[in-house]
Amino acid sequence: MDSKRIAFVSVFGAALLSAAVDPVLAQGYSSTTEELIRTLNTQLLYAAIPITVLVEGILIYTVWKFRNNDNPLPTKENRRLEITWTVATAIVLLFVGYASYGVMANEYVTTTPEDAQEMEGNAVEVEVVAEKYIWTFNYQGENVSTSGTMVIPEDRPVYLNVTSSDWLHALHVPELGLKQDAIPNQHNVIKTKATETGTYQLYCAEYCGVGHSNMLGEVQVVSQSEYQNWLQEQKQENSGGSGGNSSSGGNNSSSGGNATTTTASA
Ligand SMILES: [Cu+2]
Repeated sequence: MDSKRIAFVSVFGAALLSAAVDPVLAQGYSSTTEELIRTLNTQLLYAAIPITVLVEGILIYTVWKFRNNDNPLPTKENRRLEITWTVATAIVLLFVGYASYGVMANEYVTTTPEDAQEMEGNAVEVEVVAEKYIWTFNYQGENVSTSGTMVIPEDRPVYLNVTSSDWLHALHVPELGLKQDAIPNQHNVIKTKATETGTYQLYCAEYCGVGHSNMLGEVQVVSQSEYQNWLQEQKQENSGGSGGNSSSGGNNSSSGGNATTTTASA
């Protein structure tokens, strides 16, 4: 029995060690949120693989060893074995709980309204409004709204205030690790920081009607200077388009909730 105990302890020890080592996988996560989630996923995988191999190994060994045994007898009492598997299971569960809690409680994964209130000075805040079957992005404090494409700067905290004007939808940008329900009369916040410039596909992840599968969008992550230029362009377009001459006043009559064009809205 001692050899089995040694096998248990060594396999679980190896699992914990490999999980503790920072996984050197594909570098270059697209956002802090994605990095947190993928790292946790890898750690859990490193813990799960040895356990799977151990369990399947014992199963196959048992089948093979007792293949000619017509009268198998179960092990009735074995205190050392019981203690070993209880302790080993407890260690695995503690590890999974600790590792998961660290990620789930991170503000880049689960953003609370309090996190959003203590927003950093350089943070970008975008209200994301879902509506059958289009996404509208209102840049808070900038008088800029776009639909279909959201442009955000890299390496700056971004708060997405997700809501809906009609119905249940869900914002989903898999490559950035972002997912949040869009619910009428409710703002659900996600905080993230994009770390790699590029274009990322945005999906609606809550079935919302016949147009659901076409309810797509794009997230463009650009450098901070490109972002500033883009914002300026949008503001100029707005002031030019609406005939107003103040780019920041926003006192023109705004067509509330116009979702299909780029508009200035107050
Ligand atoms: Cu939808």
